[in-house]
Amino acid sequence: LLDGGTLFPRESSSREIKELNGLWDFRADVSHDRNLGFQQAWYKSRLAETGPVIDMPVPASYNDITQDPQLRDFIGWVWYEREVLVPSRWVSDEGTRVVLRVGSAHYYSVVWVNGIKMTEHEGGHLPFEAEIGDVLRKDPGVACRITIAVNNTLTLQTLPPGTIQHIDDPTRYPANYVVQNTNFDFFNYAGLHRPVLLYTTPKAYVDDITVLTSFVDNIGLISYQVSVLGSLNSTLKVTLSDKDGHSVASSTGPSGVLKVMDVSLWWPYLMHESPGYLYSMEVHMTTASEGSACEDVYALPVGIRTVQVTNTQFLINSKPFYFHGVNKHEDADIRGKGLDWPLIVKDFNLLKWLGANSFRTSHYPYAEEILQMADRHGIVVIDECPGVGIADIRSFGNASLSHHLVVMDELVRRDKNHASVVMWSVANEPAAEMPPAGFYFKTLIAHTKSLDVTRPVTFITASNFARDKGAPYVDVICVNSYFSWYSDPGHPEVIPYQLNTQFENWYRKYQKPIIQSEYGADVVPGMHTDPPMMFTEEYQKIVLKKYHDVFDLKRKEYVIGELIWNFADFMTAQTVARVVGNKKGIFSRQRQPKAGAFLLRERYWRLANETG
Ligand code: BDP
Repeated sequence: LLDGGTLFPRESSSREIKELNGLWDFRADVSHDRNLGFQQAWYKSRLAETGPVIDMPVPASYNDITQDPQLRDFIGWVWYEREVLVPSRWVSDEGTRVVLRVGSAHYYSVVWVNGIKMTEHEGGHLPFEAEIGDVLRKDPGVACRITIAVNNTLTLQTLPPGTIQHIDDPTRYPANYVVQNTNFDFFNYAGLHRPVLLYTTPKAYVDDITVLTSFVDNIGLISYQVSVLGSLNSTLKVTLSDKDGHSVASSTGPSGVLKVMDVSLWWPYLMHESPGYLYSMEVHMTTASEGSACEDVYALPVGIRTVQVTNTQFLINSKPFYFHGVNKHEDADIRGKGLDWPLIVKDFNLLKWLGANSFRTSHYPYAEEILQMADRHGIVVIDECPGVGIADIRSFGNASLSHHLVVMDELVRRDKNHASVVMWSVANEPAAEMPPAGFYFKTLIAHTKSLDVTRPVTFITASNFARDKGAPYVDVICVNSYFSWYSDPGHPEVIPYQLNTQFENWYRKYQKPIIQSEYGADVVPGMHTDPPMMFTEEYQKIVLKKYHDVFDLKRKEYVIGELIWNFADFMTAQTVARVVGNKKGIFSRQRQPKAGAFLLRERYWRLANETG
């Protein structure tokens, strides 16, 4: 079990935040074994004193920032450093905790403050923290020097998995190089991808909050649990306010139920005139220790809604919900996977332009800032962990499974309170027909359900329905298929028969609702032919149209959603099948619409009027 929570840092009367975004010093360890930084202990003095440094923006992937091809494809440790002046009241006051938080660092990180190791973390898409107050107090008045070493190497036991290959053939030139092989189709961007910040809490503090929501008639119910650390005798008061700031319910104690009369439920944005309704649940903790009172305040946005799955339907607030949405990536020019507010807001505007009511966080957890937007805008999210490309039988072993369970712990801990998140996806396109996949997914899904009893759990399959060993354990069957692309290329006329058969086979075997979790076709923007040929705007339109015809028949029965692959073009590794990245976007990487976007827009708005 994880120790402690990871509440999103929020300012309050008892908490302050200092963002460390901007320019950091940076050096890639280009030594042969990539280990010079550790041998020479680069964290002990300023990075600039141990060798040359360059400017590196945070948050951003480092890969596309310079003109250096070696840095773009770098494998191994890179070093980031930044000095920050901390307000003296944070340090002088023994009653203050100073926490360093890294939103995400891909993939493995080690963190030092003033040369002292604070923490390390495995996994590229989830936050981690360290309390650094004691170290700062050792040297008050001295700047706080934060050093973060990040290693992007993927192995059979990481998530996602990968293998390192040494190309070492003296008959070829250059004599040798190293490649990071992966079984996933996006560029392995690396670096400090999300904000790094310092925040304070009192010594006794609200460590975690968990809410479960439901309703009976017009009464909303929030059952909550609060954990406090740093004090054994705290008093808790919980107050719920509506959007106008009026208090509508309150309670005391570390757990309880808030009853909300005349509840405003959280609805997806096309199902209700005021979607994405969020209450604010303020937790007020006070503790009196040795005569001095201490208080901590944390306000959590809470949307009240329910989720259920039947044999044929996905219900939100007891009403059938049809997913008409997209798969995305965190990906853009220059910044790679770095969090970027203009891009986030643009993407939400495009989702609404399109009439999309949902997205899947393919193929890893997205920034919390994105989920908060989804909460507020009433966009439904399938939250996927980084279990993408589990294709080698060795990645089904015990070490991999144990790590996958920990990643689900971290993911559920981070995202459990988001109303927008309606389902967990534990993997994308694993080799689910391999013998160990049955035990692997049974264990993984049961574990996820034990962490969260309210949300359905799935994984996304591209295996044959008859041989998939994980499907018995999912609540919703999510299938990817690329008829007329990877199979029968150039023949969209196969789609009606093949797609129909796909749906019927899965439903007959499992009697579970089905989402078409991926389908699509590459388009090099602006390329046209008639008759339509692969990679043209016309071909993408035909493929989409033929898929849609079948969806329209089956959504009246048990097909509960369709998610296009992909929202936008995105970067991949260099291979013969990719023209500067994957081009299955309905928007270009710069977020300009292709012909397919207009077709989808017409469809999604029609579906919105018919199904919400
Ligand atoms: C699917 C994968 C996705 C790929 C897509 C494609 O889930 O990550 O990008 O195929 O090949 O199999 O375009």
